[in-house]
Amino acid sequence: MVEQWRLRAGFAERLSRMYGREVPAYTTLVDVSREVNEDVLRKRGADAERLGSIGRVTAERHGAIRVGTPRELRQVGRVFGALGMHPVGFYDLRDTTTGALPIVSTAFRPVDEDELAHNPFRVFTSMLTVSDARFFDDGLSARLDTFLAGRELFPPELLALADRAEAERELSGADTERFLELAVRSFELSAEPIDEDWYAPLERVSAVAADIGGVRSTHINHLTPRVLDIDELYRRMTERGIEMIDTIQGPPHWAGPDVLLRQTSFRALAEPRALRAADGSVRRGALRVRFGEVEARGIALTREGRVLYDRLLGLVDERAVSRPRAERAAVARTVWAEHLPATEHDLAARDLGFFTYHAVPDRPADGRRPPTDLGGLLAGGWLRAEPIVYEDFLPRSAAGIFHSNLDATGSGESAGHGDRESAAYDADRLSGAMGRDVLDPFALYERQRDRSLAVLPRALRPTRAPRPQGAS
Ligand code: OOG
Ligand code: NI
Repeated sequence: MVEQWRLRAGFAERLSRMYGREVPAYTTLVDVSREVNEDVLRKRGADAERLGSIGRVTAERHGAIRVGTPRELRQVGRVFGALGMHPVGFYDLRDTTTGALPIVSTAFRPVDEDELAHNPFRVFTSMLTVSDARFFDDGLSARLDTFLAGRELFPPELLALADRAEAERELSGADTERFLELAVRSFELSAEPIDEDWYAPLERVSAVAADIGGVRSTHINHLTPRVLDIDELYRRMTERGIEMIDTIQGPPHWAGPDVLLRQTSFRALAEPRALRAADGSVRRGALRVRFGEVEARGIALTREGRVLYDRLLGLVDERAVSRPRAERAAVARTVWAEHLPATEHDLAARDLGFFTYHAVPDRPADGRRPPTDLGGLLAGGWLRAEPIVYEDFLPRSAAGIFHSNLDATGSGESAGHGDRESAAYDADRLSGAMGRDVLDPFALYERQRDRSLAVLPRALRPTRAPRPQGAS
């Protein structure tokens, strides 16, 4: 029998093989990432593995898919449920501050520490908000509903195998083979001709709407390896003549601890696609829908740390607005140096980052009583803090990745016809639509931290920060 984490690892590996075959620049990205990681490991030794073993980091990928309806999202939930992946986090990309895209998203990923350590494969999953009148007028919305109701993204055999794998948390060898084959096939780019008459008007509203609702299948639109030095990777990819987008999204490169997530990508490549005109004739065209991205992960921030991060992004925007684009990174570095603790120790003591805490076996034994605050326990060598890696995504960076990879941004809005609301969506509503709870990422990190605090000897449990769960 094949256990769930092996199913997940097998799926990630086969998907990666398929993607590498179809999008050769992805293979280059994976090769360069591996080289960079080996160099960093040589240079920094054990320190390079502070945020994950080299085994985990080398195999680590995230992908992204986009679907059209709650029904499709429920099916996606079943396929990923089979792989031990749960929806975590709610991202509303319709927000104008993040880019006004007609989608809401979540990320499917493992949540338990040992599952993450085995294989942390995750998939950023977006759903089109067909009923949002800010994007689609009544006529288009109704036509989208009809079109999406008539397509089938996943064959019933795949879903039946998925349900079994989820319930039993394993599959037989033969079923595994079939499940993986059908699952990977469901995320391949379809060769079926695209109806131009249907695709083009959707594209005028939003390129992402066309990518989701203009065709009869879904596809993985990028697959992302993890790298230990993203600035170095960016330089090496550029040297190899691969045109990267002009920025690294997320926190700047700076002297302090790595936090959250930094990402960059190469632009979607024009791939040949068959296009069908209204008169039925088929011609060869090209579409840009698949791209490559790379990520570097840092320490997860607490709610308070995250509020600070979002505020710093705003500050960087404000200060950078009057400067040339090339200076943005330098502005960001200055803002970070002014506001973010320069050490892991201070990040922990100020309760801005998530860590697990461990009693130091040979802690000071001069008979003094340990202090009661976290800062003191850390400074006095009683406790050691291990960073918790950020396992999620960032809405503004995600929007940046979307935008840099859409052919046209579209009008972004319909005339606002009809009486439909702007389709209020939040984590609860998405949970209801999907029939699965969208988990709160902060609660997951808190749980991990609190478990480590709970097993400390009573005298070493800090009484102040970090606040125990629910106290804030
Ligand atoms: C998803 C873009 C978001 C990320 O890494 O932030 C994403 C998409 O283009 O469908 O993958
Ligand atoms: Ni991505």
